[in-house]
Amino acid sequence: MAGSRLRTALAGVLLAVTSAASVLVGPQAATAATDVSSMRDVVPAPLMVKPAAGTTFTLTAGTRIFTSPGAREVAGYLAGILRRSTGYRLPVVEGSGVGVSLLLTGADPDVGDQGYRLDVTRASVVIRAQSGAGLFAGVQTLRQLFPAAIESPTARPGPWAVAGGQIVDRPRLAYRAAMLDVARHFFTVATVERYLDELALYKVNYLHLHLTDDQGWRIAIDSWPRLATYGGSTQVGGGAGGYFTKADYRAIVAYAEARYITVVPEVDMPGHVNAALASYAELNCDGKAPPLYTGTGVGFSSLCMTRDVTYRFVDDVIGEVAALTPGPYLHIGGDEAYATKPADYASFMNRVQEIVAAHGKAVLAWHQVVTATPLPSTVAQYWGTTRSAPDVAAAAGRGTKLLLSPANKAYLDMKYDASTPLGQDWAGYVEVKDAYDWDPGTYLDGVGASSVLGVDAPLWTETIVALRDIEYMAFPRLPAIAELGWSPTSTHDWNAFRVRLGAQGPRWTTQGITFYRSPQIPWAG
Ligand code: NGO
Repeated sequence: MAGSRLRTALAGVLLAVTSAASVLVGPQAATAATDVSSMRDVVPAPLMVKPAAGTTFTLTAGTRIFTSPGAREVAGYLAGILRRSTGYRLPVVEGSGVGVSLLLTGADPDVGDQGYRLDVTRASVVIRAQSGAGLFAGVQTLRQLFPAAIESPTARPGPWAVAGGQIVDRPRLAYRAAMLDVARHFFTVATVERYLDELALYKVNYLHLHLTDDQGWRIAIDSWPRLATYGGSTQVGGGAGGYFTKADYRAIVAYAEARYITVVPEVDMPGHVNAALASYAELNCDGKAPPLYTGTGVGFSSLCMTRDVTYRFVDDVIGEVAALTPGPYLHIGGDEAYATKPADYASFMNRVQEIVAAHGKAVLAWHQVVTATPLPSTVAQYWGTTRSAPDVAAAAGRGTKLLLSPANKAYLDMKYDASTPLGQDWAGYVEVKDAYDWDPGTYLDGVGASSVLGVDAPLWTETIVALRDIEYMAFPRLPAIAELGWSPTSTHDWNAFRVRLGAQGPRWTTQGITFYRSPQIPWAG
């Protein structure tokens, strides 16, 4: 204990004179300096942080994790992470005692249904919330209060000190998403699960899966089996592609659910449908199936508006996808339908919204849906590059809720700068500062914050082929967008954010996450 107090005191001195101090007192103490994380470094920034200077809790081989009824799962998740790097047993026990406690009792009502309160004293760590989601968010914060080595997949020596103090936290926006395009290039269940683990770190609570596009259909549909077996048999560049069986998809949904992340499936229509048209000739107005497509063009395909079979197809697909979806939303795309006449587009989108509603889901769609008649429950996802979008603002004025994904801010497939080896640049370069320095609540002219349900950071994969590519484009911009969704505007400050973000670097390195070392960020470690 005395040792840890001494280390904490030393840490303060060392942080002030880092390089000189490490020369003077040697590697042991230099390690200690980085071994106590600051409560002020948490990403996304919490609502309220009160560090207790000089106080640390130390996790030891004898620490136990206490839970109240209903909190066992989250406690098990935390124990799983801490056991890997500490090698400690960390038994999870229902009840109370001195150690780490995750409790669904006694939470401040202020934390709402996704927030938590975290108290770290010398003797204990206590997280209280009103829901599993809140406890889970608190657990993500707690991870960041440990040294970066806590994220190691294999046992490390410690010591395992947690910065002391109190955090009271809850999200600004209810919906904080990332989108992964598995259609342009297909990604395995394991890759999607790894991305889910990474999203959880930053309190992202929705994964939007772009499941269908011109280049591939990635979800098995029993009533139209060729969609996946043929329509999923290639991808951009002509590789083998692939698709999720229903069991695969359920596994992803369950993995997400265990991390309090809701999967939102997207079936894009009436455009972006070449893979479907290629799989079934009867979906084409001329009755002829086009070849599979492996290029990167957009806007050339459309479902046939005048055939009854089109609506049977839509109803079957939406019915099966809805049945796989425990979450409230089903995304129907609706972007870049340049091969569909505008009047046809509006009546099609209206009809499909009714079909989604009949299957018990609310519609999410790209913002072009506002040119049809959005149902009251329909959410429009803005992906433009200007702050002026009069038709979107007018829809918001009539009550349509919005998700913000401006392509020049939130698109993770945009290059960081001219030298980025992956990605596109049609919306411009998006450096970390561009991704961070905007406010979803005031971004669109004439749209009030109350119309904004949340944010989504889309990663389109025309140029993305592997997990390391996903990570390189998402890190560090994903945490920037996640912070815009979670943190109160009062904490918004680029200069503070870049320092907090820099402190995440060693955590990513420890977890084996590939990331872009943006020159805008003072990377720690
Ligand atoms: C656009 C287009 C996608 C592309 C993406 C690439 C939307 C909503 N539709 O965004 O098909 O993949 O740009 O950045």
